[in-house]
Amino acid sequence: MPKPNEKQLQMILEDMVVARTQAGRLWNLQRQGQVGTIAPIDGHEAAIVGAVHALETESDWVLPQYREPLGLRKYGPEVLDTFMLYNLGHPAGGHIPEPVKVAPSQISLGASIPHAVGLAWGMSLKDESGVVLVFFGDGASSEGDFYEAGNLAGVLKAPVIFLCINNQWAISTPTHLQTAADSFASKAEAFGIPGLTVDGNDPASVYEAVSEARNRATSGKGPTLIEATVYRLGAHTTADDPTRYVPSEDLSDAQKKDPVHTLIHEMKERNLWSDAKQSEVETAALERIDEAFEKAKNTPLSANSLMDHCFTSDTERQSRQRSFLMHSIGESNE
Ligand SMILES: Cc1ncc(C[n+]2csc(CCOP(=O)(O)OP(=O)(O)O)c2C)c(N)n1
Ligand SMILES: [Mg+2]
Repeated sequence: MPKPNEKQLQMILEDMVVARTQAGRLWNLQRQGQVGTIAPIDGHEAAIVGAVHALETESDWVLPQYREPLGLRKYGPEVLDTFMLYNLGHPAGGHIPEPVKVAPSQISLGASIPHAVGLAWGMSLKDESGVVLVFFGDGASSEGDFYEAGNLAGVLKAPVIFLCINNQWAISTPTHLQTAADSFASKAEAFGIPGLTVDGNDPASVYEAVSEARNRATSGKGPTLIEATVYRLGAHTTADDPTRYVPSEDLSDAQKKDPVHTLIHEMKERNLWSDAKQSEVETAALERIDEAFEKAKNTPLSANSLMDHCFTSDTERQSRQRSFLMHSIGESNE
């Protein structure tokens, strides 16, 4: 399998450190009442960033669940900017402008898995060269959408990569109550596609697995299901108290395998990272998240945009609702 080279590993680590740093800032901003609910990325960085670095941003689509946006820096600044708008409640905030091939965050578990298959199938019908990678959690894999989409993708040989991030929890539900299967990857067997489990704390392993899956997909061999095993190091969201259900010994074991700390250590040993580089990256990451936050905060919230991204043009009923809404809040329809 293709391995990331030293330069790529440096870029991967940089994106992982940026994601961890920005997640910390967002957590604090939420606690100050300045931003809405946040789902921390801590523990998922290697799985997300390793996967995304195996993709081609110009041709390949990413469909995130909700924990991924801070790890998608490779796709450009628009991802973070729209994520901040979305977090602050802008109706169109999740809509990332073309040509960035990142779909809006998906809160409805599993719902983006059929979208990914439809998108991938459409791309192959149009002879487009890319692939679609869809992120979802161990919890989302229990949705009917996963089984329906996986089955259809197998039959169609759609160029899609199913990336299940198994972080051992779906809020407070542990994996042994989520499935009786040996692994989440084993579910691929029913779809007639390859399924593999990789160490999601090691970005190189995830990179290799996604590269291989991408090669399969682009050569017409169809989908792959990858399970990346990680441990959720933070709370489910800012609305959760994990100390009520996460065993502290499990958490401290997982902290010893923290993907960001592990890679920093390895890269320093190889003289590919330094404390100076670390603080330079952290400072830039904080400036960038503050800039995105300020930009979103200063964007006027418009109720008029509530329906802008539902259909190409309003249905008759939507037009009536739009006029009513505009009239009631005194906002112009222009
Ligand atoms: C269809 C649906 N059912 C229930 C929920 C409520 N819910 C939000 S997050 C979550 C847990 C998801 O776990 P997982 O897919 O493993 O992702 P993780 O949060 O662990 O990254 C649940 C049950 C939802 N958002 N959508
Ligand atoms: Mg989970």
